[in-house]
Amino acid sequence: MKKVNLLGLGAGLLAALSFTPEPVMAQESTLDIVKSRDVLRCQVGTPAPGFYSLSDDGKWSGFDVENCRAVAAAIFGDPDKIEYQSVTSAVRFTAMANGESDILSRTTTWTLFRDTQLGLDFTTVNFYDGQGFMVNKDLGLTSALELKGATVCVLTGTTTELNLTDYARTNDLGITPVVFEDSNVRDSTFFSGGCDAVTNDKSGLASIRAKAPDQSIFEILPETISKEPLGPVVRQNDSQWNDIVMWSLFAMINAEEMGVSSANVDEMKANSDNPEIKRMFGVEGDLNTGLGLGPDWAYNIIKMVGNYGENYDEYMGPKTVMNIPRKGSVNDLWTRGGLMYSPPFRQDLIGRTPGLLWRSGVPPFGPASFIAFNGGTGHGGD
Ligand SMILES: N[C@@H](CCC(=O)N[C@@H](CS)C(=O)NCC(=O)O)C(=O)O
Repeated sequence: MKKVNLLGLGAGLLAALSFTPEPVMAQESTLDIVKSRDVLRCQVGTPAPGFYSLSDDGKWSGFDVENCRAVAAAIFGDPDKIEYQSVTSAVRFTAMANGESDILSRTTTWTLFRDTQLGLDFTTVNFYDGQGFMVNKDLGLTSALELKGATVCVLTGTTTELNLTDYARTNDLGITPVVFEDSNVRDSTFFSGGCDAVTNDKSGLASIRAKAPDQSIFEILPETISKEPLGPVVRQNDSQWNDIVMWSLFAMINAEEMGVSSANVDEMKANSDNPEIKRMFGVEGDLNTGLGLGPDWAYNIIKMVGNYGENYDEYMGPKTVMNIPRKGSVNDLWTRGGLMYSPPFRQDLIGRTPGLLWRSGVPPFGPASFIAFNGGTGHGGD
């Protein structure tokens, strides 16, 4: 018989008893804070065309701004109940983690480090991207591998910095990074020839180019040197708030997949026979209660903000200054070969399916027994 080491057991027990667990601090729910404040605090970056632009009369708009507007529409039925905070990349995570912002929505790459060591949670992806380089056409370059000995403008506090260093080292390019904290200074330095190249997410490069006095003189080189999945971020350990931000984005993606847009959502809500549409827009079921929102939360998003494709076309697509085609790209819907995919807006029927309930027995080893069950009791008739 195996001897139990009582001494070891006793020591273990003692260690367990003498361990004083850290008090678990109850974190205040962000939804409650936002509701009682009656305004959502949305963190964006220094104005960047496509993602977060600021008009002369002080209005924010853009692809990432739409994530915040969707959340405000879901909570308040008003996409304008937002206080915008424009913060540099270098301090964005501190402003988020210390509670100043409720949501960070600003070309931010989801990485393991950021998701696990900064007190933050990434919700999901609203744009799949990768890092590249932009140069003046006069240099006559056709590849980033020709950037030997070049000076490259780069923003600090970004994934861009380390990717640049890694790429330069791996390919023995001897690049000198010229590092900026303010993206406006980075851009004007590059435009005036202060660096041979600028590096950023490729969508970021399109955004920088859109600010140039003469856009036609710059070109983006073909190499994509990293993966940059961009998406909204929340504070860690607030699962309900994470769900609200994540599912607000999923609502826009799912609506596009189902052919529902801001233009037809009223008609679809009123007349569609599609059960998923009925549930998503609160005509049937109670998909809203787990989120702590009203039944019109998803309807308000689509009516007031639009579906994913509408927002892409308005801020990123070929008709915009960004001019990033979507068809067949990673940012297209999964049904068209892309990666944009929402989990289903579905409800389980636990104990609610009318029919026969299989109670016990696995034929042919035991007698199967069914009871007639007409559903609705919620516990399967036992
Ligand atoms: N995705 C990267 C880079 C983000 C980035 O540099 N974004 C560009 C977009 S144009 C920028 O200039 N941002 C300025 C800002 O957000 O203040 C990251 O999360 O670190």
